[in-house]
Amino acid sequence: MTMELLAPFTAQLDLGSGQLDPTHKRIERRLMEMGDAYLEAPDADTLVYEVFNLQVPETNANILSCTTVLQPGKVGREYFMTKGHFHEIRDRAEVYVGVRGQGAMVLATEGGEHEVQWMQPGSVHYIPGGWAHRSVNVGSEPLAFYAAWIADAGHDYGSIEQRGFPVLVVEEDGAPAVVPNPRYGAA
Ligand code: PAN
Ligand code: ZN
Repeated sequence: MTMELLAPFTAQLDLGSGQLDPTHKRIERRLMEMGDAYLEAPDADTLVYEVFNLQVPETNANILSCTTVLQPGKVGREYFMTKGHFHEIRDRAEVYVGVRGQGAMVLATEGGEHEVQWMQPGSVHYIPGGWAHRSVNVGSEPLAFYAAWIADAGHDYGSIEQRGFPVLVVEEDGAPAVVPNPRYGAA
């Protein structure tokens, strides 16, 4: 078997800002492009999160990784969150490591099983294949985490845009609460 020999590389993760240096590709998500993800319509085009990617060939022999920096904030009672996705190749797993701030990871299967796991600096999360995942910033400072996944996984955002997650993470009396999503499953 022949294999492509890549050059080893090192990047530096800034534990304060969550940024990776060097970053091969940076992605920015603003409220207006993910407005339908929230129950209430957002009224400003605020920056919600940035993703700092380390690129490698997208094959099942490689591991893609990035950091995500998710700003604090809310739309109505819902905390700022990522779009959330299944992996296009459903069985591809992923690992997250909390770097800064306080978060919730909402996970769901296509069958509607769901879980919420709490993220904090140093928390390590294993996301098995078949579980959609979304991160939510439940604190008052940026939430930063590092993620690494099998590089051919791909991202299926459409299923989440259509059905949503079974639960939402909202602020209730100043603290995060997990509540049923009244729109879950609606096409
Ligand atoms: C993460 C996410 C990242 C942004 O790297 O892609 O946190 O979230 P969305 O992709 O849902 O916008 C990951 O899970 N990669 O597979
Ligand atoms: Zn993922």
